[in-house]
Amino acid sequence: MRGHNVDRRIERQRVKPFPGVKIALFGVALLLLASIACGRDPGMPAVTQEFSLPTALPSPEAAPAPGAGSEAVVSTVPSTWEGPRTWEPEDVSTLERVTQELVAPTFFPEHEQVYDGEPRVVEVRMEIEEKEIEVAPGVFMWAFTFHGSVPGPMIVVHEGDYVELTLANPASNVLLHNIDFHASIGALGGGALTNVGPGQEVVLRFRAVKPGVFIYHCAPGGTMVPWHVTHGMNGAIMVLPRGGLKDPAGNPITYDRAYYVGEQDYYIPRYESGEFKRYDSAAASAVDDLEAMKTLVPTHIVFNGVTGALQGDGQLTANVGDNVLIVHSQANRQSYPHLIGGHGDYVWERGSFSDAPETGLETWVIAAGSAGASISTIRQSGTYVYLSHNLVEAFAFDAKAILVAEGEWDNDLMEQVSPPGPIQ
Ligand SMILES: [Cu+2]
Repeated sequence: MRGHNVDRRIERQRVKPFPGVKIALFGVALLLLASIACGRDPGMPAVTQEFSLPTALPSPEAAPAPGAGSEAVVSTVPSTWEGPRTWEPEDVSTLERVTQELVAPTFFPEHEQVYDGEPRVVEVRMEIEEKEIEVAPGVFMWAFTFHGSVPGPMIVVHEGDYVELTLANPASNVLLHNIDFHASIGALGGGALTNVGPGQEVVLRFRAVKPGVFIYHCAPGGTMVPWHVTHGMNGAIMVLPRGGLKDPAGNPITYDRAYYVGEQDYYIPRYESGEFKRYDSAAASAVDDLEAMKTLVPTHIVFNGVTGALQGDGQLTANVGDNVLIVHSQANRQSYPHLIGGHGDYVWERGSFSDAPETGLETWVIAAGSAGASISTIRQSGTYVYLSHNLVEAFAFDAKAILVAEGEWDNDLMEQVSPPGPIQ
């Protein structure tokens, strides 16, 4: 374990070791009990995800007596901000290397929710692909994609790890691209070191020193920046804190499923008739696009690349009792995530895991050029809508996803006392 802040935190725990241990066990035991109560095996991975839940859970007997937890909670909350964590430079050549296989959103790559070992070098290979997509029925656009998807794939590392990205721009593309990681420090987020023309690849290594969720995007300079971003060239990275996510009292929080929702605004040129234009190549729309972008009025606002991507076959699923993590990014505009029929039980609105999450939110805000994270505990079965609560953008455009939860209906939470009928 490195870093002055953490050392001080450890020092404090040494002075009063027992409450810290107790509360950690208490929190984990609560999660375990909640899982058992919902009939779910807490050791089982999520159905649609490859990541693993922590397996070394303590027995329920490890939980302290009722009432003991609240005292322990108070004692573990840091009373003062100690500044951002710093890291000693590592000899990267000696560190463990792991390869992360990227998967298309809404899914996350395989990862550990809790990791507190030595920093690792996480190798990621990303291929840029310029390809025509059908944004909405009959509406086509040349998307500039990281690894073939809009948004680009989610990357997951742990605080203090090194991300070693190979960014390849195959000769089949026609444009120059790069990548700016908001999670990184220096060289325009890496943008200045990653310019690759068709037929080139580059390797960038940066250290993920800020825990949180962050966007990455292409940024080749001038108006090329919004042009590439509004053609889909953005994605997100999650930098998990050492030891995993924590609630405001410092208790561990784990998730059963994780989804990545990337919201995208498009500005597709039209003919005077109103019909959308279609182009022969990735570069051909540039002049018209600039005019369309400068209106600041999107023609399309969608989740995960195209209209309806997270509905029907692409809808999100969960079971009653699940903790569902949703990372929501918007590289160019604001957004207002809301789960119709539920809440953001824990919300890192601004995306920083250095901050305690807000709790029990109805709606939160994703600033332009950022990502945020929420965990919703699914307490009721049925259909939810996860959307941007600018309702025009959600329904007149398509900034929405469907989440379907399987399980028992809870009449205590809600019941239709009498069905619709004639007024008595
Ligand atoms: Cu680009």
